[in-house]
This record gives sequence, structure tokens and C-alpha cells, in this order.
Amino acid sequence: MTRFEEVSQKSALHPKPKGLTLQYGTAGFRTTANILDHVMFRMGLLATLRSKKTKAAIGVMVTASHNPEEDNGVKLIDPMGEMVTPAWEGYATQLANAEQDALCTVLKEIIKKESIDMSQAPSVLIGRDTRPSSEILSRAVLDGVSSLEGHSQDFGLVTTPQLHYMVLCRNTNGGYGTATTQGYYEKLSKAFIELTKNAAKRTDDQKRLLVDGANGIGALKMREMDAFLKSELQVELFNDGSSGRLNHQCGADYVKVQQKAPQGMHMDPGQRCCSFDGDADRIVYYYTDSAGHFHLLDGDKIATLISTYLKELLTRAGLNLQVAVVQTAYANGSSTQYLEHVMKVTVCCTKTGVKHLHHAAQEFDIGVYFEANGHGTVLFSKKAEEQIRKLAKDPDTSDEKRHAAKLLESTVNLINQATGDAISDMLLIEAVLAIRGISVQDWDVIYTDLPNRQLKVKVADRRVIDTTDAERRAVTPAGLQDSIDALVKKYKQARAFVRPSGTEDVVRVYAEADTQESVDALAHQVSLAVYRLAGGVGDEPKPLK
Ligand code: NG1
Ligand code: ZN
Repeated sequence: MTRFEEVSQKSALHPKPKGLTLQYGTAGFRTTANILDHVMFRMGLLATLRSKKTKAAIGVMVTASHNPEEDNGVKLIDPMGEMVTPAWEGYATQLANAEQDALCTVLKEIIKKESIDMSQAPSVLIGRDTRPSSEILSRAVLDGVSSLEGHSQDFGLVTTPQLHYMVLCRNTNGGYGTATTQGYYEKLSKAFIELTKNAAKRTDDQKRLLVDGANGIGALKMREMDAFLKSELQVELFNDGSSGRLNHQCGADYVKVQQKAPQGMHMDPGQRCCSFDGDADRIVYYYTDSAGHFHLLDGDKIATLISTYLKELLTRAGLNLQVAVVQTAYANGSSTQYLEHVMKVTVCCTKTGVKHLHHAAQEFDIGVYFEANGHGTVLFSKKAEEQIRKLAKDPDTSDEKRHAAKLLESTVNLINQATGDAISDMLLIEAVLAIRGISVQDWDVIYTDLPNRQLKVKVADRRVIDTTDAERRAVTPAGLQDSIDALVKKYKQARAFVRPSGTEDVVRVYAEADTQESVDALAHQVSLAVYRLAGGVGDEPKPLK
């Protein structure tokens, strides 16, 4: 039997529901778990081909992040820990949608188009989140890999960023770190302890942090990490998965979109808290004040805190490196205003989805990128990293400069440069607050968010909406953008846009304006325009209470 006949035979054990079509979206495939088995098998095949092509280890993560527990998904991770390159997203879609009898033809086409040397030994690293469906789906991925005689390593339960880290470690021959969870904990905790040594007067109260684990993998991994932190951070875990459902009324997405604290968190006024999402690649911070008001510190506030800290250290170290911040259309207008006009840092806006932000951030000496939802990291260029490491051990420079360079060096080590990472971001934020001696309240008042609102509208086919200008303007359907423009004009400091989600079957609506009342009215009116002009289904959107 030829290799392809074998693939075909094995794939029959992972049958594709006839006629089902799915698309590789913002973060891979995502839908209800019970129709994903064939996709998983095929992503095992594709990862094997990608590994042969790049002559490097490729990652496959089984997760649906912040989606409900009954969903699942899969995405591929490229050699340097980044999202798979766009051309291969296209292959992923083709493979996932090929009917059984056409599967091998599609495979052969990819091999031919990419001139893949099939004698090259492939290596695929696999990880999964805590969803009940993830274990069996990850076995389908392994089946796909083995049917092309690929070598795989199953990391089992890991956070998405941990798998990205493993891929990067493996492909740098350990240069980035050791490709084990222990290696990950050791690297991050060492850098964190190095940094917090510079804030010796931290009280136990300041070291205390409440963490909402979204009932997911992040909670499990935070517990494993605890011992490595040597009480320099005292984490109290909530929504640790022992009882509640994944992402249900908890987690970073819930907190960000609902603008309220998760359920099951016992927080005193002023207490610093944070939430991870279901696969621990996003984080948001928050607290309630003595009047009971909820304050959210999202990805925009995180980007501001980190970029300010980096700029200060660079100045103290006398290093002339450019810091830029990459945002998306969801960034609060106040944050962009503050970064550009007060901080004087370069800000650029890309389409939603980490791959776009990551790519843009690579253009700068130091690129800080965060989605407003709390997904982000910092990328240091080779040049920046070399200059920092050199200065940190330069005996001829002043103590002040060397000290600043050492802080920067530990910061580089603490950040997961492969992708946004809730655990790594949390440690960095905690270290920055400690070093600067500021509270979560001091951080919060750096600027005030414009009131904003995110809504979802169900339509028959969300692809009818096409956008331009980093998704800030709708090109189709006809008349939609004009309606939005006319609505926005009625409010002060207002802005609104709509785009089809890449992870859910909905159109997302975003609005901001000078008051919550105005923004709620604007968001509702824009939702109605989408419903009427883009083929809304079900009941008409109702005004917000
Ligand atoms: P979609 O569903 O395309 O809006 C969401 C997030 C993205 C990104 C992906 C992947 C918002 C508005 N969108 O994408 O930023 O994080 O999920 O998880 O938060
Ligand atoms: Zn996530």
C-alpha cells in the first residue's frame, strides 16, 4: 500500500460530515467540538507537511480559548513560535473542506506547490486545553501525524503560550529556554525574582494577587508554578476548574466584554485582581473602589504601563532604541491619545488577530503589542536584545546605566516573545508595579477610558461584511458604512465600527462615546443597521437597559 493509500484509509476513521465547510479564522478553526474530528486529523497531516517544509518542529494546539466549553478548535504554530503563515492557512482551509475521496489529491497539490521533500523527518509538538473534548481531538491530530510517519511529542495539558514556547525552544536548540514546563517555570520565575529584588520593601499585602483562572488550564498551570515563585508573589486562585464550567461567567473575555467582575471571586475594595482566558493567553486586571465601582485595566492599559516602563529604563540606560505600540481598532481612543501625545511613542493599528499585531511589532526595535482584550506581548529585535545584554555586563559603564540594562535584561527574559502569555504578562505587570512602587489605582488613573460597548449581531452570512482601513470601515454591504457614519455624528467623541468575527458566527459591533448612555445608544443603533442591512436573523437587537 502506498503512503497516500494509507492516509486515505486512516482518514476514513475520521470522517468528514459531507458538505460541511469551515474556515481557518483569526486563531485557527473554531466551532462545536463534535464536528471537528476530521479537521484535527487533517491538521495533523498539514503540520507534518509544514514541518517537512520548514525543516523545523511545528506546534498544534487544541483549544477554543475563550469560547464556551462545548466548542473546540485547533491552530498551527510556526517554527519561531508565531502563528502559521497565511498561505498555509489557505491550505488548512482546503484540507479541512476536502471530501474524503479528494483528500489525497489536495495533499499532493500542497506537496507539489511547496516542493516539499517527503524524505525530510518531521516533528510535531501537540498540546491541549482542559475542555472535555480536547483529549480525544488531540488523539486525532496524533493519528494524522503518524499516518504520514511523522514524529510527534504530546505535551498534554498546557496553556497555548506554553506550547508556543516549547516550539520556539525546540527550534533554537534550547537557546530560548528548555522545552519543558519545568524549563518554562524556571526561566520565568528566575527573571521575576531578579526583577522584584529591586523592590525590596514590598509588603506581603502588595505581593497578594487574586487570579481568576476561567476554570481552565491557566489555573492548573498557575498552581504548578506557585512553588517556583518562592512567595515573591502570593496568588489566590479562583475559578480553578474544580467546580464551575470553563469560561462560564468568568475569565478575561467575560470580564472585558461585560465590564464586571467574574463570579466566584471574593474581592475586597481596592484589591488587585486579574483574569486569564480559557487557554491563558489573555489577561485583564481590575479592582472595585470603596464606592463599589468596578475598574477594568485591559490590554490598552497594560500596553501603556509596559511601554512607559521600558521607555524609562531605556533612558536611564542611555540606549537609543525605538519603542512602538501596536493596537487594533478595539483600542480605546483615550489610550491611543495618551500614547501618542503624552508618551510620544509611535502607535500603529492593525487588523484584529495576533498574527497581524505580531508582524507589525517585528518592525521596531522594541514592539509592544496588545489587543484591548488583553492578548499581547513585547518583541525585542535582535539588535535591541544584543545592546541590552552587552550593556548589562559592560564594566566600563556607570552603575546607573548598568543597573537599568540589567533590569531590561531580566525583562527580556520574563517576557514570552513567542506570543501573548497571561502568566508571563501577569509576572511582568506585577514586577513593574513593584519596581515603580505604584498601586493598581495609580496605574488606573494614568488615563481614563472612553465609555465603550461591544455587541454581537447574528446574520445569515457574516461574510457579506467586508472591511478596510484595519477593519475600521465597512466596504460592503452597500449603505452600511454611511449609516454608521451618520449615527456616529450624533454623539460626542464617538467612534464605531463593525466586522465579522473570525472565531464566532457573529458580526461584532464596537462603539465608544463620551458617556455610557450615549455609547449604549450608539452601539444599539449600529447593531440595528447591521441587522437591517447585512441580513440579520432572529429577533431585532433590543436597546440596552
Ligand atoms: P474575533 O472573533 O475575530 O473578533 C477574537 C478577538 C481577537 C482575538 C481572537 C482570537 C476581540 C474583539 N476579538 O477574534 O482579538 O483575540 O478572538 O482569540 O476581542
Ligand atoms: Zn485565548
